[in-house]
Amino acid sequence: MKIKFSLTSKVSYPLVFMCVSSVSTQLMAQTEPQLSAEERACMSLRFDDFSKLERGEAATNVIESSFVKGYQMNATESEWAYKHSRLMGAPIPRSQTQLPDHCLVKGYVSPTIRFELRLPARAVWNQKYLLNACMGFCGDVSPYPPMAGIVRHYATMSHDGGHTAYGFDGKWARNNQQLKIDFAYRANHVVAVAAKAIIEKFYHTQPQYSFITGCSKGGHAGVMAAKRYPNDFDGVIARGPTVNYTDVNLVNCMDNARAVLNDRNEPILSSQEIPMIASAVMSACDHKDGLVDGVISDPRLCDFDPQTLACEAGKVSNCLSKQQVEAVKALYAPSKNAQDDIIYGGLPYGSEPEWVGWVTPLLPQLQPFAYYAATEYLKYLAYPEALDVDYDWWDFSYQDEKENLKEISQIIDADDPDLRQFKESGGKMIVLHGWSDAAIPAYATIDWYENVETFMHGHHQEVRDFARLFLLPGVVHCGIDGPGNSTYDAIGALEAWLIGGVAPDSLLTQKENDQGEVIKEQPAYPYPIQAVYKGKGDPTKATSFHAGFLK
Ligand SMILES: [Ca+2]
Repeated sequence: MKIKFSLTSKVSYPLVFMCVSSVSTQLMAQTEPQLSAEERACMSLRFDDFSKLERGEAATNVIESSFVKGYQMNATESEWAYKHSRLMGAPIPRSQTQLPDHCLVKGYVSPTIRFELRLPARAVWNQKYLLNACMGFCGDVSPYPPMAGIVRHYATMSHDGGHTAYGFDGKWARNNQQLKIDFAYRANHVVAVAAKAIIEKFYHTQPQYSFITGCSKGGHAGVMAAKRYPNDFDGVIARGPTVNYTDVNLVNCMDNARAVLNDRNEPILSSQEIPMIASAVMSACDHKDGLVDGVISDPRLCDFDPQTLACEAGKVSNCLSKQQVEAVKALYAPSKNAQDDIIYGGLPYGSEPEWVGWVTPLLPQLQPFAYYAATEYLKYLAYPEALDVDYDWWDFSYQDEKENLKEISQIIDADDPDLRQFKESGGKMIVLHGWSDAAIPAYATIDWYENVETFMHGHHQEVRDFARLFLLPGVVHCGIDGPGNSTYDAIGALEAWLIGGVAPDSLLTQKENDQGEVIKEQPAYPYPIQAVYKGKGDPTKATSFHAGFLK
């Protein structure tokens, strides 16, 4: 790794206390005469006053700004930048290690929303701002999305959602309404306000276009922004969005966790059984899309019965016990309310490889992720005051508590179908959901999209004019490891739509090997249209598919 900072972040305290940019810039010019005007502008950002943004509501402080030249990412950085670029829908080459020269800005928005913003050098900036919204329960400022974003010359930002945490840890939210609001929607707005002010200071101009992207809670963020702050972003990319966030945690994750744990919280299913289940499902359903390729293109066409894996008398290995059969059936089954209405779709067929981690423990000392998402949300986010420490999550009844969850739902759920203001402001939205997502089944996103259509007077075209949903066969939750094609240039498609007026009637998706070589291509079409294999031709080529409907 080669790092060359023309300026370090160190500066003497007396200089900090002066806090007058013109004075400090003059001082810097005197002490660092070799610096370019651009480098000085970058360094002086930390002396600029951003405390009055939105009349103080978005009070911001830059605590570090340094101009970075000739930066080579190390192996870890380039690997994660590569992966994040795919989650962001703004892919960069696998071989990419060089970052363009840029201004690295770190700071926070009041009270505690930490951010990192990377501003490509003026000569290469594409005049656009890209915000990567944090995923999961947020909690750290990831440098990798900004690294990926500046490779494509976007001024790119990431942030921690307003708190410090790791994984599905909700303790930060305990009895703290402000942090919940920041996490729910405010952070993405105020960091965008801060970014635009910093961008204007650095480049002497506002970005021509602003985008928000992210996966899971980061996908929720774009949909939420379109609803609450329809003028913040011109374009939204939302992958695997957790639009109905309370239901995601307290229905979907909770029912899945309850399916695989007994009442002593011991696992009924282990990760060892998953390959057998995955393989049986694939054998039963792979061919139903007309192509035996290890991808179930539409799980709705699959009708696998877990009973076929039940142990025969005297057999205990390579089969499922009675209890395990019931657990697997429960995972596939939708969650219903007392009136027998579906409130959350079950796990899709083809999602089994991702069950490892989500519904079976990754390590023996861990519970499934679904357990943490459900119980941490229940304990620390669901109610204004945290539940008693001895509360048993098995006592929780969503049906009984629905009324009491209204307050948090109004804060955090992003499933309001009224996106008229975003549409009227000229905004465009690309939503993507992997069919092999074992964390958030795509069914919930389909329901939300159809609700938006219904709200828009049932006019499919009304919604297609500004928001399109792409369902991606074989693509997992927020990863690129599934059998499906997880490389697609959503931001390119979004710009063609926004700037060029060319709507994304199809989106090219690709699968890459570990060397970053494309091994498979397929078009994706806006929901409800599907890619159908023509029945002949190389199935790894996009030209072998046409737009249609799988039956
Ligand atoms: Ca197939």
